[in-house]
Amino acid sequence: MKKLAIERRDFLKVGGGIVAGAAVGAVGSHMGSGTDLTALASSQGLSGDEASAALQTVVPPGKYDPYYMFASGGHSGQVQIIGVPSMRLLKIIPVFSRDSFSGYGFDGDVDGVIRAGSDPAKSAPLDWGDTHHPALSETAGQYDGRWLYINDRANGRIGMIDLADFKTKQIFDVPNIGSSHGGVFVTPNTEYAHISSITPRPITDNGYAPLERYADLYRGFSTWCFVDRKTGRLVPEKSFQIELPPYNQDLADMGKLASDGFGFLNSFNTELALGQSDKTKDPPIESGASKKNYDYLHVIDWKKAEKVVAAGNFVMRNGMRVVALSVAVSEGILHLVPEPKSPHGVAVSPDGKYIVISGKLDPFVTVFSIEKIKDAIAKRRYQGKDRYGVPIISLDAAVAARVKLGAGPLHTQYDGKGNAYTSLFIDSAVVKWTLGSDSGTTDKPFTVLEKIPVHYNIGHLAIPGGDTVKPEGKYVVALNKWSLDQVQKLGPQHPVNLELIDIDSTPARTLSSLPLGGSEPHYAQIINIDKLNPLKVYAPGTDPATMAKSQYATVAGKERIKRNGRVVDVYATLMRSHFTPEQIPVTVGDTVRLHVTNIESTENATHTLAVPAHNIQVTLDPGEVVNVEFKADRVGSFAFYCAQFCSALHMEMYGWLLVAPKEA
Ligand code: CUK
Ligand code: CUA
Repeated sequence: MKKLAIERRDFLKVGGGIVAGAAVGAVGSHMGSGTDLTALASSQGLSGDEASAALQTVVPPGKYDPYYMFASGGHSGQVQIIGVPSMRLLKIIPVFSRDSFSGYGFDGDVDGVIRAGSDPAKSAPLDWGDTHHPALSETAGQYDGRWLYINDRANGRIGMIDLADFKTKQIFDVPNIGSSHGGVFVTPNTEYAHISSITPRPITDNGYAPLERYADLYRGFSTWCFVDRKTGRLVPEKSFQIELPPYNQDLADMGKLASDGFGFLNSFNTELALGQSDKTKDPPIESGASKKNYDYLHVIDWKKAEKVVAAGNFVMRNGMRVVALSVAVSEGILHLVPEPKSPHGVAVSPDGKYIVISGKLDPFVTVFSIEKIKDAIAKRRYQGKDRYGVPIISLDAAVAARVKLGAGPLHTQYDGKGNAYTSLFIDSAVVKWTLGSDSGTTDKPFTVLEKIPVHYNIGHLAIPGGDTVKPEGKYVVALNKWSLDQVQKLGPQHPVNLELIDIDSTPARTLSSLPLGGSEPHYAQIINIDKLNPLKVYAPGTDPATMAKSQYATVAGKERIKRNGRVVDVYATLMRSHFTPEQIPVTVGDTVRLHVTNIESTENATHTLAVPAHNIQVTLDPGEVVNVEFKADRVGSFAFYCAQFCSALHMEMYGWLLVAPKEA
């Protein structure tokens, strides 16, 4: 086959009028002689720009995308993996919500992560969440491809996904916080995964306090969840929290290199607005929380906090070691810096020197310098204290620059070439600007370079490695909230929209627009696929919860049914194309425990066990063991089956659960 000889500039030469252009490349003979790319583009109604953009995103059959984007799924409670630049949706990982495709979260699954991660005080497990910020684990400030953490905005929880098998292994219901936003962000060597509350919560025993007591009884918490570096699991006993004033702590980011050891949290509603009520004439929260020109960036010295906790200077609160607010102040763990105005995103530059804050009601981003912050702390250059006694570093002492970008700046990413990219929600644009320097005579200015329009209402944006010490640049993915006009109407609820932007070209150009059904990727991280090292199949008889051999693993020929009183244990195997045993006779009222092993070792040979009328659908990958427990509480003959089309005789892959009446 002839090599596809085409260059972008050939298309650009003819601009929108590609139809009239000469053939700029010939395709292989399989497309028929006489077919050329110009004619092809023309027959598709594509302009030269559109056609060349399309070519930049093609991943031919059998080839892989060089990058994978791990995007949150918003209130679908999931994580989605999207190939970059093809923007194909490759996988959905359920975290906080059940999912029948992967068999995740079904009541019959006794290893259920969702159940274990739900507050036992609640009668039924929580089975949804609102994922916002995925955090890939890091070593030396770079993604290491081992684990992914993600927060549940709604319920103050963290999910942990093992990137060996891309499955959720743990949900940690973080004590003392009711909601979460400032997380998940990991420290540069994943010592801790950070999560903080967005709305403060009463510190009373029963978790209730009237709003009149807001200022003295409500508190925020910054949580440092210790990570077991062998398993990636969060270890509550080794974690700690720092009590914070009852501001709305918003986004956070982790210091690195120059700012290693620090965490940065934005806040809003330092006004302590409570909203409208019959009793008071207070304004609604949205205006009450936007009264002041400044809120507070929280600067947390987590290494100091770690030492204070190790020295025993903490109180226990609901199973968590907590550094009291007064101790955080007296030990110099917590400082505030004024930040304008109702800020949202905070993003630390790759070298760790700058902390970029976007005030959503301020057309500027404010660039703080860690050097200046450290210096101000050392010299106690404070402008005062807040009502809780937390020292406030004076703004002038901490700011390196203010850069005017436009309306509604939200989030910033870096390309590793000295540039920053900030999303503008209101202007619907991404602004590219340079990080300057503020060190004496060699000052290099912070300059706006270009404004890249995006379709509607961008929130976060993501660049490969864009929040590590070594961003790879190349693309920006804009994560837009609205997809209006980008997709034929599909009823009144619209998808969200992703846009892929090439930032290697000047000016940057939008390559593709990808409406994505039914989920809201707030934040995403993009990893080079070379860093991932996933399992192909499980070792025979593996329990994914422990990644070790399950005590219930069953091999071919050893399948059996054991009755012990009213409990029936079934040791079963699955392989193409049958269950063994195929008949499971029980009596109504029995407790049935199915211990199922997929004894396949062939990659891709996944089976499932779906039981009609029992709300059971579990999925077993090659080598995997799953345990399912249920009460056989209704008489009947139920044909369980495999729901994954696994083989030519897949339709024959079924068996009988026979629940006989008592008298039989
Ligand atoms: S947030 Cu959604 S656009 Cu939760 Cu990071 Cu800013
Ligand atoms: Cu196994 Cu279908």
